[in-house]
Amino acid sequence: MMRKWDLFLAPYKQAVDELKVKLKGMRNQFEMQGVHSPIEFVTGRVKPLPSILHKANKKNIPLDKLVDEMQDIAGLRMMCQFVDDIKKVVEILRTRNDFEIVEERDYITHKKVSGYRSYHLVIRYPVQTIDGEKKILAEIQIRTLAMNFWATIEHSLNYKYSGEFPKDIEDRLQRAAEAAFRLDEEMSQIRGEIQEAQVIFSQKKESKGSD
Ligand code: 0O2
Repeated sequence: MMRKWDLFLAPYKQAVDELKVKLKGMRNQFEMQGVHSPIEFVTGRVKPLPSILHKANKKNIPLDKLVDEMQDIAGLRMMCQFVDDIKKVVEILRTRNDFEIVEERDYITHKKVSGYRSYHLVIRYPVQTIDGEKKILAEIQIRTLAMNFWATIEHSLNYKYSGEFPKDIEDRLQRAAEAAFRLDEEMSQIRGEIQEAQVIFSQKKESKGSD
């Protein structure tokens, strides 16, 4: 039984490993050009089997339809400093020809009722296997550091309370989502100043490194 799932998840694992390298590569390319990178860091994971089964059950997805109907078994996350960076990253991803974008969900312009904000791309990614090419779906979530902070905390609380938050926690999470939104706005306002400081800082680090 376990082996069946290992085999099923193998191409997803390969896709996450490959995409992590590819998306991190974008950040390196910006750094090499000595310009501000719109990508701060990249993470990736294969959804754990219990979460796959739980979601399939919740959303009534038959297990033999997982390949087509569960879009986030392979998940990548790209964190940005500024909200404007998200657009830039999405534009670059749209020009790539190693995957096809099948869906875009803009939870930034249209935040979820929970307060969740993030930009989601669902892609169809070809994995090369010894049995030929397998196309799998993967979800790339692009968000600012502030959006990520909120989502991470909310996600663990969600887990603790199984989605049924006590009223005071729910109110606090709403206020925290507002605060994260305002933080993003403030950071965007002083973006020029921050970036100048970061360029000077990285030049200093470089000249120290070459001593
Ligand atoms: P995990 O644990 O992150 O892997 P849904 O119907 O909302 O369950 P759907 O239709 O698959 O989800 O797509 P959607 O809305 O784009 O959400 C997919 C993923 O986005 C979620 O994966 C979360 O990672 C993230 N997400 C969406 N809404 C919220 C939210 O309100 N709070 C937080 N913290 N994250 C959210 P999963 O399946 O929840 O699982």
